[in-house]
Amino acid sequence: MNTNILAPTAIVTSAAAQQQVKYNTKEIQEMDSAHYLHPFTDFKDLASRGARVMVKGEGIYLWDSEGKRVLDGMSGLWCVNVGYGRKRISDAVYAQMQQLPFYNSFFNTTNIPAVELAKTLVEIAPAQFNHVFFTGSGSEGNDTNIRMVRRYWDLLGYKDRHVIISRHNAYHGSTMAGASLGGMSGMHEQGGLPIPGIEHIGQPYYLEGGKGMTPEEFGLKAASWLEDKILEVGPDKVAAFIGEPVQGAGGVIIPPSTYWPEIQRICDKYGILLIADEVICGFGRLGYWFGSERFGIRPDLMTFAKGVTSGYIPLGGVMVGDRVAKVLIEKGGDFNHGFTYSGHPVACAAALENIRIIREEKLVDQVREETGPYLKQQFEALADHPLVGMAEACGFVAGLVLVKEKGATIFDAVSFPEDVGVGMVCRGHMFNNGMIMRAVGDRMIIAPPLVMTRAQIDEMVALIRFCLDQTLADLKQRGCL
Ligand code: PXG
Repeated sequence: MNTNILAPTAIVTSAAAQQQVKYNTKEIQEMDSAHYLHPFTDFKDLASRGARVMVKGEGIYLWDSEGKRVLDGMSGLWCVNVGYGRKRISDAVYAQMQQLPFYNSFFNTTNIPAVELAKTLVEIAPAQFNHVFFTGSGSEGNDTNIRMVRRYWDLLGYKDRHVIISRHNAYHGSTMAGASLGGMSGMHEQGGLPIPGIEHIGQPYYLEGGKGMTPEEFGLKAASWLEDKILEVGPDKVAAFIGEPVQGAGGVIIPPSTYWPEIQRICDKYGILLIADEVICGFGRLGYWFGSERFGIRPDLMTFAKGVTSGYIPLGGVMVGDRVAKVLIEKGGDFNHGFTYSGHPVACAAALENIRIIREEKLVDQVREETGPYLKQQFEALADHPLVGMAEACGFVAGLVLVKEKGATIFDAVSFPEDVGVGMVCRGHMFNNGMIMRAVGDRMIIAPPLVMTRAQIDEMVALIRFCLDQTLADLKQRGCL
């Protein structure tokens, strides 16, 4: 963990970090804990250890206020797809700010970057998408989905068709509606969630529920839970099903190949709208513009955020498929929903430049055909480490499971007792050795920037292995092994 040692101010020398020079690390940490309530954080605990202060990014690396370089295996928070330090994006943002820093899209007005971006998104999205609704974040995108699918069914005269089915351990955001759609019990416990009209089914996590089955058999079984729930709620009451193609925050849960086609079949059978939450999987993360394409599904709506601007400026939204758009437009009247920053010209200018970079550098093809398969090969080879029960990757997301003892199969492996907090122990070693890798329970996960090269994949995997060795030694020393 980070120390509270007073850092010599001179260590922070980078030109891009000039604004930090007036403070040393301890001063920033003190101001931070005095005034800044961080998201998803135990405030008291953070104040006692002091936050790590990030001051600069370049490519796949970050630098903290102690001058230490860190390999960012998480692309910020699943978003910096084109890597840090892209002057082209900052130039586009600067130019747009000078031209028109803001105007709204209400009251029959529009702006050029928003229109251009809508057109560009339609070009890169699957054929059924010809319209976009902009928001400021992924959470707002999912709030929009709820309002939009309910409005769709209302306009068609099905006023009872309001229930949305989601999954346990899904993440769909942190607004009241986003957190309700999500299946995180820790979030539901706070603030009286979920809101009414949202149901959850099990997740397609093979290791959790697939014992005695092949992954393909389990995929079909997990999809059948959707049909069970539809029949329980009543098919005439179900509006939509929502899912992330690969669950991200839930721990990189890659579904068996049979899962999504069966979900599609069930949605089609009951006429239920399919919403793909592409906030993480979109913009090349799985080697396709959208994760839905990787799994061969045809969603009616797709939530996006994060990678649309590579996180340089907040932006989110919903791609609206023809089935829904036609009804909203033709039967419409006012759709009473929207945000001050829907179609923000500066955010849209950032997205346009970001997408231009992804296209010019062919990052989607690169991940699908070149670096994605290489990452899979190298990352999955970590399964030979004594602490790793299994390791899997899909495009540029990957996860491994830490186990106390391996068995003949992963289902026979022995897990660490929960009080060891093995993921956090491992994360601590990653952190101290300049590698950002997330811990979700016993799963260690990565989602690196799409610009990562083969040589950098080698560097990252070697660093992960080194940190796993340190974790192993540490656990032995603590008597946990
Ligand atoms: N959907 C998905 C699939 C997400 O991953 C959101 C919606 C919400 O987006 P906004 O922009 O409102 O945050 C997300 C966000 C984590 C973590 O712990 C993941 C997210 C956010 C915060 C933490 O991995 N994803």
